[in-house]
Amino acid sequence: MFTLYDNHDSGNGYKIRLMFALLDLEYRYVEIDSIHGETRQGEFLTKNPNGKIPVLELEDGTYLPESNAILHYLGDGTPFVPTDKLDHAKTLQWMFFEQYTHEPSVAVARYIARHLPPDHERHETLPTIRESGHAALKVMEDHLFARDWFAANRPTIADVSLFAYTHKAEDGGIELGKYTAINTWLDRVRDLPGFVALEDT
Ligand SMILES: N[C@@H](CCC(=O)N[C@@H](CS)C(=O)NCC(=O)O)C(=O)O
Repeated sequence: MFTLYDNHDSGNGYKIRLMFALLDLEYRYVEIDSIHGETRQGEFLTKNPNGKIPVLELEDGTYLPESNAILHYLGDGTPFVPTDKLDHAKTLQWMFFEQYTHEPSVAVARYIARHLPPDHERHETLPTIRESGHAALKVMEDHLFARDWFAANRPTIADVSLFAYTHKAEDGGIELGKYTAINTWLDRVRDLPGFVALEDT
């Protein structure tokens, strides 16, 4: 059985918990206190020298970090990873977008707002980060205007990846109300068979 090292409030971790649910796969869950530095200590660093959850432990004891790599590992061979060459590349395209443009703003705003004390200096960066978050959401909104899913004509791991922090953007003060196409897509993901909410994982 797979073992997932994760933190219950992590959107990166929720991507994997959602994927397990959509694939109807069982796994063992180990809670790591990533908020208070457990990922930066000796034992955990043997699992991921980069000091971050989520990490998936495979049945042979191999450790696989990086949420989007884990999504690809679990989804490969299922309809969530397209075999068509271009659709596959587009899936990767949106997952790189998620990591380089979306997560550093939408997820980081949520982290600062939820986990750092109100007098922490990083609160001063929130207006700029929120602006970048809206820019990322605008790219998604325009893309979804005439499409149901990000990379293909069905849900892929790119949708799972982008859902995780997008649906919690308001936790970081990035309001979603004006993004009609994104809100419709969020509901489309919520309607997938096996869907599970972050709070229920
Ligand atoms: N690129 C990584 C980012 C993972 C990440 O940022 N994990 C955070 C929690 S969401 C973490 O472990 N932070 C603790 C730390 O950096 O010490 C992924 O997608 O898995």
